[in-house]
Amino acid sequence: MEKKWWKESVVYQIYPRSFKDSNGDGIGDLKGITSKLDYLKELGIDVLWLSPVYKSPNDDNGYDISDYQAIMDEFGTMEDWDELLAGLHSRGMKMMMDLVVNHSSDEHHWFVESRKSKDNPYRDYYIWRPGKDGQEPNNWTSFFSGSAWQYDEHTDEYFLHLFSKKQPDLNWENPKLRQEVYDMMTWWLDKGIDGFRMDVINLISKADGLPSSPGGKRYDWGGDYFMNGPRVHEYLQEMNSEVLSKYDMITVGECPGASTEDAAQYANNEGTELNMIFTFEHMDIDSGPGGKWDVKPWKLADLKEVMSKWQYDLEGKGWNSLYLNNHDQPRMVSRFGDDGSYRVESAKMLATFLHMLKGTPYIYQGEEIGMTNVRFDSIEEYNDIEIHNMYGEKVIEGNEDHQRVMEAIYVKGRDNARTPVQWDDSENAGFTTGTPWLKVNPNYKEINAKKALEDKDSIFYYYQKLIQLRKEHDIIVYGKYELILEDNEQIYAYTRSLADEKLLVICNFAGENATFTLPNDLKYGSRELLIHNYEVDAHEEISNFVLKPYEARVYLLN
Ligand code: ISL
Ligand code: CA
Repeated sequence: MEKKWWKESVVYQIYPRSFKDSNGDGIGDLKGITSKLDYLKELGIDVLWLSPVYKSPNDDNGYDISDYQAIMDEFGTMEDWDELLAGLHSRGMKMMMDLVVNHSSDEHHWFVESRKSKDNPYRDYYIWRPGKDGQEPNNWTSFFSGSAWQYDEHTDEYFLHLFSKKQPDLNWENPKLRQEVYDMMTWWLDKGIDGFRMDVINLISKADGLPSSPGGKRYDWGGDYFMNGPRVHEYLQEMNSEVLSKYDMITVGECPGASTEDAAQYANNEGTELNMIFTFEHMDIDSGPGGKWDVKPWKLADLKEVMSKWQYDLEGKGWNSLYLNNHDQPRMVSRFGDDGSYRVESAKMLATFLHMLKGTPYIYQGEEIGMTNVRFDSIEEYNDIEIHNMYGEKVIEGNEDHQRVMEAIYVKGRDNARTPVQWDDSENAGFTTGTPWLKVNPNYKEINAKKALEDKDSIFYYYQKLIQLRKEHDIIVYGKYELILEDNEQIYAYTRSLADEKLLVICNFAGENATFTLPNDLKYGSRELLIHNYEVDAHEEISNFVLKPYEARVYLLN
């Protein structure tokens, strides 16, 4: 077990557009974040991950970057950014920037040059191909619906875009492009940042020949040809030796479609690639065969299976990241808990479940006050390009039922996570004095940070305690995971073991009472209740007891 600060840390993710607006234009900004650093310090987090703040035309809210070394006008200036970094560092917190280099914006000067002519020096910075029989070069569909190829009249060729057509994919096979990326990363690291979260980094290597998917649909999922592609480890090892290995930093790669075998390589203990990756497997347990929008109820058995697989398979080989929501996912309390009667209890239970697993926990803004999903009446009230493209394909061009698609958006839409952070019960939840770019969730009078800070039993203070416990007990960071009560349909329970200690984590995922029975082979001398979300009699016998709805307890056994 090798000790590392990034294993002991808790990361907090900010989606700057929705965090805090300082100047009344309705858009969150850097000064807004800086004004809330004491709040983050009080929560106790160690690292801040900033979703992209670079110059961008905002086709995908900053994940389409037109200048990697400049700040988005709406978010402020480089001086504002310097001030944010200094504010973090002076409070003992670190900063992780988002690195989006699978693609750039089509307004990046590399692409502006690249599309000019076939012999432009920047042509090979992107992936250009001639059409086939008057159609796209292959049948891949984009993550955001439709073809992954866009025709460009100017040179009579198509360029690849796995995301929106304003996000052309960079050509990692070109060593010049790779060097530009490494130089840019070095520039930020030398400005003093402490790490990178790498956007869809396992998509950077595409299969030779860019073969069509055999699925047979007009536009079909081609993931087998660009997820964990043939040269991805080579590129990451190069990046590691050129850049990452020269700094004491934290890295996490976003890796849709990565298996635990892939992860053991990306996040290997030798440190030749990244520190950890974001898996998506647990985010898929409520999707049917039709993909993300084919919503189905999730099962606790599936959650146990997926999470345990990642815990077991990376043991001794690599490091896990832990998350239940982010800016692309619905709110965890709406998805895995109960955002009605048991909102507070279930939010605390889910937090317990996640933070006691082995790995580095990530908190997404608003999670610490139990923010929930939102339901807007009309499609126009949504902003997200993924939602609009999908709606266009299914309802406007296709014949699917409007209301059915809206219901899927209510469950899975990314804007669930992007409504402004609810700071207090004043107009617009204290997020802005102007008109917010995306409507505030109407439940802000009930759910807001001010109220949480005034209530010692709030979700906020529960997170504060979870984070403190992590600092006090090595076992929470380094203990070995083991699932217990595997077949129980209500309770997810597991142990962590380190030297003579054991941690016993008991989480009731049901909205009703559940009976816990301690496995016979779990023997202990003394026990201490470290954290709990209901009143518990400290002397209560634990060999057999009843858990209340969404109850969670963590015992330290000796
Ligand atoms: O959001 C998703 C599920 O609907 C994913 O498909 C998501 O698009 C994918 O995980 C990649 O996400 C990242 O890259 C995208 C960006 O839109 C996301 O916000 C980002 O997290 C393109 O840069
Ligand atoms: Ca603003």
